[in-house]
Amino acid sequence: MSQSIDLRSDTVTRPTPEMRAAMAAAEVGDDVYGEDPTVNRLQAVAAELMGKEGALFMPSGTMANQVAVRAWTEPGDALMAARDAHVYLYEGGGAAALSGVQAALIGSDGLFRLEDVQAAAAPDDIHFARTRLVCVENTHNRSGGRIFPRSDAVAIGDWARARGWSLHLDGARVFNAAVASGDSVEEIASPFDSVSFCLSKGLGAPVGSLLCGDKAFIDRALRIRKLFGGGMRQVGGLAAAGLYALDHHVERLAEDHEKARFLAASLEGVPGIEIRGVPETNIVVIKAGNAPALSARARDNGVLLSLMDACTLRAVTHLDVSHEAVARAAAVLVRIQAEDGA
Ligand code: TLP
Repeated sequence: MSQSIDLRSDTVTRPTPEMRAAMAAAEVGDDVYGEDPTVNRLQAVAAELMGKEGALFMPSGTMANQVAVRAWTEPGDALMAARDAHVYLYEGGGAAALSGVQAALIGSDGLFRLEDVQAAAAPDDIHFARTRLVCVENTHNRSGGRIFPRSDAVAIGDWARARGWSLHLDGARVFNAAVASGDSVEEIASPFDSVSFCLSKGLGAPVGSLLCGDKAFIDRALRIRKLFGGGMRQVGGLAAAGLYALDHHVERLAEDHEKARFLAASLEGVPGIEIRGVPETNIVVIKAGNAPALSARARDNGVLLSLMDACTLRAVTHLDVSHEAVARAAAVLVRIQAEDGA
């Protein structure tokens, strides 16, 4: 397994020696008392980067999203999200289980526009769940790391807030969106009332996400994080990994995007495989009628992919796969597809 080229996710990276050194050197304290200086520094840096009043360190992106859902809603409310948004599809039914919230699913390929939100908005009538929250995912995982257009986020935010709804950004990969689009993360985050982002994906930290928003939101989120079991103690070592990642691993995301484009181009035109467009960031979605068999054969040949469904595979580029490794993975996929697939 250790020799495999692991393209299942950008979550699989291991901390670099320099990141480990930063972790080992971190000053720590009990963060439930608010006394971990490194966590406090990371939270201040995150808030500043996102242009929000505050930020909270979270064990995972899932918890960050679910704390946001709970903070913005009451049981019986509805949220709106893309049909295959992580917050709805990949979080264990958390919005229903933890917040008593149902979802109205809109758009396609992770994208939606103001018209989609307006069309799905329920009338103000006691029969309907009250919509309280719109969740946007940028970049969008399931569609192959697509960037959500900022102009759409601004239009949706203005319309939603005028109705008293809130707008949450699942920015697990918001730094990928920033590097690829040239917009700053602050610009991307500005239409949103709350933003979550992950240190443990393309940024290469072993764990951790931040949830950012205004002071009143962060005060509510702190109580909910405790309720959900996310109060951590001497966690400065992990925060130090995050600070290191923010200092050293942002600009290099462009290399991951380049590797994803290379992989997609190498697979383009291979019989039995379809690549949906040029990857905008670091995720390649591969459509193949024989996806389960192709994924098993790839694994046996030292290439690990995610099987998303019976006809969809995902390859994600990251810090721990070199350009050369991606080229080898592409050659393996082309060869086994020629042998088995077409
Ligand atoms: N995504 C993981 C899996 O859960 C699918 C992956 O390998 O891509 N938002 C988005 C957009 C995500 O892609 C993920 C993780 C999360 C939230 C949740 O983050 P974690 O895994 O830290 O809970």
